[in-house]
Amino acid sequence: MATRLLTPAPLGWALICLALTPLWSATARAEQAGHEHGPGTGYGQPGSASDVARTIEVTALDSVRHEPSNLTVKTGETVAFVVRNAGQMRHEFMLGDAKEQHQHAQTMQAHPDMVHEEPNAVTVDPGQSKMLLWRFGTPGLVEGACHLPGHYEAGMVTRIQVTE
Ligand SMILES: [Cu+2]
Repeated sequence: MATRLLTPAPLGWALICLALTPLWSATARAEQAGHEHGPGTGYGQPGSASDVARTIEVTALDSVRHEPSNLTVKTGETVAFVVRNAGQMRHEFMLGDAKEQHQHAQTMQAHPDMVHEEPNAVTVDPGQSKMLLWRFGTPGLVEGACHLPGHYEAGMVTRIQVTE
């Protein structure tokens, strides 16, 4: 019985492998392309304290707003963001382009209690202040967003225009 089941397997696996090879390559290429836009490229990379050109205070409010709501920075500029939570509930400030925000929104939907302490994201409890150093990359729109349930959708985002 076992022998009968196993006999056709090598041919079967060979066919499956042949069929899957192009699919696998496409997936690998897509993942590589994705990494080019992850933290560290594209919209910027973690900054160093010695390069800080400007310190910007961002205030997180329970009215689900980040203040200021709009900023302009230059390509290559390193900014120190001091994110202060002036509210009574937890907020976060996560820097990313549209694609990164979308991915993070999905992660937070699955794990709403997730706490971040990453080069591009901080979770800030009420009364706390946290700093992020970021060196902005290519021109375009970067968002500093809070993805606690419903906050980003309600407009809790600082829109950061990166100019040449
Ligand atoms: Cu929030």
